[in-house]
Formats: sequence, C-alpha cells, structure tokens
Amino acid sequence: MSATAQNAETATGAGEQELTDGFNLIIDALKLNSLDTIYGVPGIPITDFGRMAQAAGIRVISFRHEQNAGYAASIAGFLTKKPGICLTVSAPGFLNGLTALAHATTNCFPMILISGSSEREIVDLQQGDYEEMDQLAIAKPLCKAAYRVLHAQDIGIGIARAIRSAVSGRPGGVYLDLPAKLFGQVMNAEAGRKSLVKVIDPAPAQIPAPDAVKRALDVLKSAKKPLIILGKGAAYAQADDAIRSFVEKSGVPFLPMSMGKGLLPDTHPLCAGAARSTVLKDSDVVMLIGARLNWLLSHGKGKTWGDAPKKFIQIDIEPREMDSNIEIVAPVVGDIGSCVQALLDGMDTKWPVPPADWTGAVAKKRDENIAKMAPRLMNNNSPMDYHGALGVLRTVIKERPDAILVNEGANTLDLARGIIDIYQPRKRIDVGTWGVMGIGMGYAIAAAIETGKPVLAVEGDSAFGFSGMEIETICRYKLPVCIVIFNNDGIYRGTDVNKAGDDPATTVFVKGSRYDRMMEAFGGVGVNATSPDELRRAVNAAMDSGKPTLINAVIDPAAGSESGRIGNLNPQSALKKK
Ligand code: ADP
Ligand code: TZD
Ligand code: MG
Repeated sequence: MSATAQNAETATGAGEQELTDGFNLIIDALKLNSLDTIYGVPGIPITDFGRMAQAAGIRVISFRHEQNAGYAASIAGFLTKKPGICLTVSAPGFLNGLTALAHATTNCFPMILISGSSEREIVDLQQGDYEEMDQLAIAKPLCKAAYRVLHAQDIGIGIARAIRSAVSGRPGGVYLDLPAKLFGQVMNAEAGRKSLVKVIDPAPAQIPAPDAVKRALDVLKSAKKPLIILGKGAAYAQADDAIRSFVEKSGVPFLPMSMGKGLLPDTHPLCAGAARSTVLKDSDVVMLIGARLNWLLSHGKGKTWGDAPKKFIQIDIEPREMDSNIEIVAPVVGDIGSCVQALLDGMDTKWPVPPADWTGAVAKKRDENIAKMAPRLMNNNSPMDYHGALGVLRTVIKERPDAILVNEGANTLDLARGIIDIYQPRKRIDVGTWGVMGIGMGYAIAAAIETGKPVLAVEGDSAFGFSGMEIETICRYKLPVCIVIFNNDGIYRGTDVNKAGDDPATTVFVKGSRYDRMMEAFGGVGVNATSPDELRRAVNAAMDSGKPTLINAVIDPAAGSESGRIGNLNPQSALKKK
C-alpha cells in the first residue's frame, strides 16, 4: 500500500474525499523513483517525516551528526548511480549537511540534500523565526542545482527535477528546500497521485561524436609510449566490462587513480600503479578516462610529467573539462560507457599493441618497486610502523576482495593507497578530490548499507576523530564494519613538542589513547593491537564475525612524515627560525 493510501484510510470518513498531504507525497515520490534509503538526523520540521518514511518501508538511517549522514549519502550516490538522499533540519542541521553536499558536487557524486526550513514569510522579512535562514541562497553556489517546493502539488516535479539534476551529465549535489508548512499541506489524493513523476531515463546516454572517437583512436595508435589513466568517473560509470576489454585489447599500461583502483585488479599485468612516476614522466600519449587533470595529476604539467612532449586524450561527460589545464588534442565527450564501447568498436581486429620496449620497461620498473617494498611489509615490529600494519591489511583484502575499503588520514591514506591492492571495481572509497578528513564513518555506514558487503575502514587517528561518534550508529544498526585506527598519537606524527609553553604541540594528541574502549561503550568489539600478528588476528576475527569492531593499532609516533606524500604543498615561512 502506498503511504498516501495508508494515510487516506485514517484521514477520510464516509463520503469525504480521499486526501493526502506533503509528508505522504514526498514519501510516495521517493519510493516511486526507487529512492529507498535516507541518511539524516531528525528534528523540527522533519521528525515525523522520518517516522512516516520508515513506516512506509524506506530505510531511514539516523546519524549523530549531519555531516556524516551527508557523506554517507554522497558515497551511496557513487556506489549506486542513484542520488544518495540526506535529510536535515533547518539552519544548523542544514549547514552541517552542506559540507557533504559541496563534497558531492566537487567529486561528481549524485546526492540530494533535502532540508526542512523555516517559514518563508518570516525568513524573508528576517523576523527571527526558529532556526531562521535563507537556505536556498546559501546552498546555491555549493551545488549543481537548488530548488524549493512551496506547494504540495509541486512535490512530484520538485523531486523529479532534483533527481535529474543530480545524475544527468556530470553528476553532483542538489539541494531541495522544503519549508515546514509544506509537509502538512493537504490535497486531493487522486490529484496528488497524478502529480507524481517517475523519472524516465534520468541519466540519458551521451553518445560521443564518431569524429571524436576516430581522432582519439588515431592519436592512441600513433603512440610509442601510451598510458591510460582510470579515474573515479570510470568507476562511477559502471562500464566495468567495456573498460577492461578496452584496456586489454589496446595493451596499454594503465594507472588507476585512488578510487579507480580495482576496475582492473592492481595485480593485472598492465597495471602501472607501482611505476607511477615513470609512466607519468616517460609516456608520450595519455588517455584520461573519468579523471581530471587537477592537483592530483599536477595539472598535467611540471616536473611530474617530465620534459618529453605529450599528447592528451580525454574522455569525460563534461565538455568544459577539456583544455581546463592544458591542451587536449583528442577530446571525447560523452558518457564513459558509450565512449569506451565506441572506442572498442572502432579498433580493428589487428590493433597494434604498444612497442614491447615500453611495456617491458614499465613492467620492469613496477616489479622492481614491488620487490623493494615486499620485505618491509612483512616486518613484525612492535610498536608497528605503517608498512608492517599495512602488510597485514593488504593480505586481508587479498583474501576478501569483495570487502569495501574506506581510507582516510595522511600517512595512513597515502601508504594504504599504495600498499593495499584492490581487485574489484568500487571497492576503495576515500577522501576524494578535496582530501577531506571526516568521510570515514559516514562512508563505512553507507557502504555496508548499500552493498551488504563487509567494510574495512583504515583510519588515521586524527581522521577518525572527525566522525568518530558514528561508531554508536554502526553498533546500533549492527553493521559489518571493522575500523582500524592507525594510532600514532597525532596528526602526521605524535612527536612534535611545543617549545614555547606548557600547552601540547598543535599536531599531537593524548599519548597512548585507547580508541578501542570507545567501541566497547556501545557494545561493539574493541581490540588493542600492538603488533602485526595481533592486528591480523583481530581483523580476521572481525571480518569473519561481521560484528562491529574497532581495533586500536598502536603505531610508532615517529614513523610518519609531515602531510604524508603531499608535504610539498605546505607553504614555508622565509622568516621561520630553524
Ligand atoms: P579522479 O579523482 O579519480 O582523478 P575526478 O573526480 O578528477 O577523478 O574525475 C572524474 C571525472 O569523471 C569528472 O570530470 C566527471 O565529469 C567524469 N564523469 C563522471 N561520471 C561520468 C560518466 N558516467 N561518463 C563520463 N564522465 C564521467
Ligand atoms: N580538516 C579537514 C576537513 N580536512 C583536512 N584534510 C584537514 C583538516 C587537514 N588534514 C589533512 O590534510 S590530513 C589530517 C588533517 C587534519 C590528519 C592526518 O593525521 P592522521 O593520519 O592521524 O589522520 P597520519 O597517519 O597520522 O598521517
Ligand atoms: Mg595520526
């Protein structure tokens, strides 16, 4: 029974017309479009909405802070290609959700932030309503689109517009403003039903121009040292088979960006992940598939890319991405599924594999680097260093390739990205384009809810602190999440000393903290692990049992380096005393 019909039974007496209201229409509109999960925090004016949505069969996951609910919604969008829904209360709740909405937009994840808001008449005259704020105006510059619905009969269209805006073209965040009065507005139920819209083909295929495909293939064919870069747009596209066939048929080495890992396994013979600096420097033709030439790829220029002249081919759904940083000689605009299929179709059966001296040199460099790293990953030092601990987690994921890895921190992020191989698409989710701390628990919760797979969250102790309270949420919903905190007593390192006074240095935390005991407070499993052997036992037990678990992995406070791999981005004072 639809929520409308359910409600109508109680709302109507004999002879009266059947009625519905804003609450029920929003629920019916979401369900009609298979939006069956909401991440949020309740309160005025959406408390009853959450209850009614839950009663109507929508999964409503209640968080402790909206930012985490928002990050959950954003990654739900990435994992499912449907907009993730985040629900917040007015003003402060809305603002707490806004960081995640901006994050979704920046990362090209489809998400809809639905927020209750105060009454328009009072807000617009600035008369001091409860949680007064002109939310629509504030959301606008931070998202792809922002809409407000004032009348119950417009709810269907409002939600349809929000869905289309989130998932069509380049995906992103959408804001939907629902003033308190809307929820209680009553209308004829039949008219209400007719006003709802089931969005047909919300993200229409965007077929690339044949000329563009031919141009790209010509440039690729001419290459002596080609490279393919797979970004998170390629992972999002869910064109996994086509991408794999294309890479294998072309014979071109590929470099996965962080969340592009696993599209082809990191252990694939064409993977150049462990030869990153070599392939960026020495390649002559680079094909970008769903990856932007932003800071993560040094904007396509400078030392990272070496002196040899390079040609870039780029596949992206967003035409304005082309030439954003440097010249793209072969832009292919369209959705990745259609583009890669068109490229495959355009490759003749005798497509030439790249020269063996190039693919051989890449493979040699990769194998050397992997061999160099191997002994460090097997050390059993106590306290642990990053390599010893990550060597253990690398094996855990190798043995459980369908688990989802969540990862944030600085050293904890950079080293885990390089060390933990990923074997399947969309199994690694992390800080993304902004390098934001705080995605951890929201991502872990959404990954467990959306996929039903076990989740391993590898967290710096600082990174974890941004969303740590959500371990209660993980325990409450009994989610199969194992959190490993790389506890090095601080940000980057736990060894800084403030020489100017008694306050602790700005980057250090309480020494010897026991994060595992936080988990026990909520009925989860907490383990303190001081050696790789202990860590291995604890993670395996957690992954086998599916019980919410937090492992405090004690890491040598001196093991890390400032800002992990991106210390070079820190500005330096010329006046600083040594
Ligand atoms: P990474 O951080 O992994 O390098 P980016 O977030 O920089 O990846 O780039 C992702 C790119 O993928 C964006 O430019 C976005 O427009 C593009 N994109 C996302 N989804 C699709 C799709 N379905 N088809 C084509 N391009 C897409
Ligand atoms: N705030 C937000 C929202 N995002 C950020 N990226 C930062 C602050 C700055 N920052 C980093 O870039 S990494 C990091 C911070 C605070 C934490 C690093 O410490 P960690 O990891 O304990 O998580 P390691 O292993 O100690 O390096
Ligand atoms: Mg740390």
